Amino acid sequence: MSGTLVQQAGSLSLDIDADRLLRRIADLARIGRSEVTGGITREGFSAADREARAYLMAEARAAGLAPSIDAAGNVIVRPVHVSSSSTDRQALMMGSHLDTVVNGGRLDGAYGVVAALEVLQTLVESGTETRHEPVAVAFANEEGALFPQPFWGSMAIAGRLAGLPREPQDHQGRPLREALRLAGGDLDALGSAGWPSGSVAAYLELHVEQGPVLERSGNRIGVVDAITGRIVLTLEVRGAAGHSGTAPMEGRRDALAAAARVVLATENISRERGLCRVATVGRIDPHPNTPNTIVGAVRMTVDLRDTDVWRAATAEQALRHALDAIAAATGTEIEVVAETRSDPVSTSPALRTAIERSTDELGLPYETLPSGAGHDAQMIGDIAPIGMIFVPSLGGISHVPEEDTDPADLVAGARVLFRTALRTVGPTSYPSHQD
Ligand code: HGY
Ligand code: MN
Ligand code: MN
Repeated sequence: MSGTLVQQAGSLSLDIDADRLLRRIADLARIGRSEVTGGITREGFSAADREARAYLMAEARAAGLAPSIDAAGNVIVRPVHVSSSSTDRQALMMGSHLDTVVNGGRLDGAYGVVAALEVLQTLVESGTETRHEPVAVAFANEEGALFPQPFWGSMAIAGRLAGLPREPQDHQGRPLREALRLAGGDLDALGSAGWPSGSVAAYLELHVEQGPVLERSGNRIGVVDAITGRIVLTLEVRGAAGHSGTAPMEGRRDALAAAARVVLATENISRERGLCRVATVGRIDPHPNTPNTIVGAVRMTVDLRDTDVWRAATAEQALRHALDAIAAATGTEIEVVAETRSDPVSTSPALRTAIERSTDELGLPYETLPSGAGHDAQMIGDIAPIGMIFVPSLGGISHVPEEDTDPADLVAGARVLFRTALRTVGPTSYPSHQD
């Protein structure tokens, strides 16, 4: 076929299988779902997360594709089995994550993984040869709900996991080593999960917006221009446990009372002082957490975000100063035991143009917007140009059971991903029945 890729893609009768896409989203939504709240709980490397990954691998095999698991626990689906992490062709990587927050939604992450598999399967089934190798990835532990290293899998692929604590632990102090092994990974071989620089031609991620912008504007597609920076600190607050009835108030070293001050100081940094866009304590684990014992230790997380790396750094410094003052005032020790930094990243202008053209072809109204949520894309941005596509979130909510998107928008987003992939990988030949 002659003509540029754009015309070919525009005239393509080739299309994803919408029913298959929606079926797989529904199948995954049953894994880790609470009958009480309807929320999905598939913390990274949990049994439910492993079940979701097993489902994805089974669907990939049934489609004649070649799934594998790397040392970091990422599920990598390729057109055919290859022994190394990179064939001689550059890859067009597409994906997202299957793990969720606690009691979260059915679309955050899972939607992008299912759409990536759908695009890969459609390309392979139709016999469309592409210049780059299309690869679908389910990144491990993007949320960091159980093990505090969010973006774990994408950091490993981007070669950013060096310098980790020797034995990473979950928020309860349980070792990652065994949980990772059960998920098919290998803590001692993490380096092998890295993809060589230049081996990924482009990375595309389709995701629900998780905010209100598209729903308010009525646009169906979001073309992401920037992804927020994020600093996640895991703190240990150490005081002294004691009898809540006999220990005088004077001289107590109550770790939960100190942690409460940390919560308010965190909120104050953004709400009153405006040092960063948002600041949140989302997890707090007191120990021993029993009604008549003064809490001796607390493990908690602080999440600071801004699209400006300097503002985020200033906010972090202000928080660290507040921690020192709180420790002194309460007689506790406050230690940062784990930290994850993801700088704000911009997406590739060329990939934004490819997304816009693909969206135009489908007659869908779109707008460009930043992402307030963090995504694996910002880690893969270390080794490849990235593009992100959003679809509207009903009510602008996410990380809750009510997270939802109109099925027509889910299909539309996957069609935009498919056409953008075609534009990006450039089919070298279309199957004869397309002539
Ligand atoms: O927290 C986030 O921004 C994303 O959902 N991991
Ligand atoms: Mn999320
Ligand atoms: Mn996500």
